[in-house]
Amino acid sequence: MQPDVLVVGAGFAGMYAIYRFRKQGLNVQVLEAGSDVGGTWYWNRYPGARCDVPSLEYSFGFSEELEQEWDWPEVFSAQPDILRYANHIADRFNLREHIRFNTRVTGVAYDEETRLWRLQTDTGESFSAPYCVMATGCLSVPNRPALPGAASFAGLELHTALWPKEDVDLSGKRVGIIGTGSSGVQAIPELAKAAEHLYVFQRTPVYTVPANRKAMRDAVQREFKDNYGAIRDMQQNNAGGVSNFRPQRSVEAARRNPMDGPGAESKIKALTPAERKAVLKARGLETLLGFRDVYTDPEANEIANELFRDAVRELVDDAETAEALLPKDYGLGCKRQVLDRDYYATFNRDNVTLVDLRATPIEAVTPDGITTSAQRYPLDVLIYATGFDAMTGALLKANITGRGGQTLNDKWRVGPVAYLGLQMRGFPNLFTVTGPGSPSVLCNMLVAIEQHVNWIGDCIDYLQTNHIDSIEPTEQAEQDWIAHVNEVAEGTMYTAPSCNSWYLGANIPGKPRIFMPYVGGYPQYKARCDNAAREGYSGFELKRSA
Ligand code: N01
Repeated sequence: MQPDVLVVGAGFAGMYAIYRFRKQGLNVQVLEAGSDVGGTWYWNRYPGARCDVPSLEYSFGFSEELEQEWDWPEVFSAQPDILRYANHIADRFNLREHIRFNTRVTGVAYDEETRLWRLQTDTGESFSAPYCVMATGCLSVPNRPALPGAASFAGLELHTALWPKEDVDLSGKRVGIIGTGSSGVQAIPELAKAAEHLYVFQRTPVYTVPANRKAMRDAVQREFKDNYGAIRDMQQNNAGGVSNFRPQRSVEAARRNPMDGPGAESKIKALTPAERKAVLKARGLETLLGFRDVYTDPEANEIANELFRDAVRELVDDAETAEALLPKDYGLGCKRQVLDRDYYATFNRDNVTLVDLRATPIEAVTPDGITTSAQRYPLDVLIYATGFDAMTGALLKANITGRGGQTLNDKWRVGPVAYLGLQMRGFPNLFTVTGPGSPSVLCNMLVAIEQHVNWIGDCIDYLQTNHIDSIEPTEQAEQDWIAHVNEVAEGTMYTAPSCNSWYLGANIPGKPRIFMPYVGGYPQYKARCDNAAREGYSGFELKRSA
């Protein structure tokens, strides 16, 4: 039977889409390249992988039973526990029967005559449906830089985002890792424990602060569960989709809010140099992230950057290594904040060497290692922790062709053009979940996913009820939305001229430099989406066939 909706991807977005669309009576077919559910958490199995949002918040709110029955072992969960959660959801809600695994979508084309989306797969099959939802994730296309000689490496080559399911034995091995973003920073301390020697090939030093590494206490979990209704409401009213709920019952007053830092209203410039040092000493490096002016005032930003550098100089024994680990040409708040467990201490180990690629660039990958301008590093294992073609990568890779034969790659040649990160003009009835121009990666992803899938589900319901055949944004609505997305990002550290982040596409050679996520806040964004729907889908063109 022809499905009503084709969904690409069985990560959390695709999984919730099955639950939501099925509930409203739609026949859903999901196509997934992996052999099981979980998306990001299925692919990123590298040692040390974990989430940077507390698990009681980074969890679905659509089912009270699910909220109450699931227990998290840690405050910030590791990848295996999040994948277990995904599997539990798939089992509990019988999602797998709607998913075709090991099936990669290779083409997505609109047939104007039948008004159907036709999807081709690498298994040689073809699927059609009136609606298509791209639930392909924001960080799902691994970036592998084109290093000279890369293909010649004869040892074991790995990418953090394509880590094997089987254990990788690194004992007695000389391991090299390229990249010191979130993935590299999480993996490096673990790899150092497993390898005979670890060489860290670093091009850009990172600002990283210690992660919360607490085990979950039963009383805290109980208190969250007792308050989940209010917590979900609080998430809806927070810019980043997190409630920041603080347990009262289960935490003694004296120990309450240890991570709260200086409070959102404080300014680092309002403190004297001695006060700044005292606050940092008492509360730790992560305190710097709590000062509001650090994100908007370049002078305040540099004060915080310098305090950060001083702290790293104290943490790393070897002065030359410490100096190479200091970010000096961009500020805190430009990139996604990285959290670590013992990152700087790892460079005090005898079996870890930092290779500063700015001083001595990679000249070539050879069959037996890496050669820099200074020396040869023989390696048994080479790990790429080199990130992703973020936000647009998976959509462009899917070969999407819309009305009149227009391809998405053509439409987005100078940057992603979309309305609310939900739809693109010229691609009727095609929806994106957490697409560019939506809060997406700046928001708790599970909150963002539920909001988008609910909106899409309601939209399809509206179209069916009103016998409308197609929906797509107007050109004006797209242009106005992009102007607004750019306007709210201006003047933040995210778009500072010194900032080169994947938010801006700056990590991919040739990618247009555009700030892709919506920084105006989740509640403001959701209100825009809800208003459009309430006004009969204002900003969209709705068509009935003759
Ligand atoms: O990727 P990145 P990531 N030669 O792009 C380096 C999420 N995430 O996978 O900056 C040498 O941040 C590159 O150097 P440079 C999270 O949202 C979350 O680490 O381009 N080096 C950089 O050091 C995160 O932000 C979690 O100079 C090269 C690194 O590779 C996002 O995923 C955990 C190079 C890439 O860093 C991406 O993080 C993991 C080259 N040719 C990921 N090319 C958590 O929840 C690239 N690099 C905690």
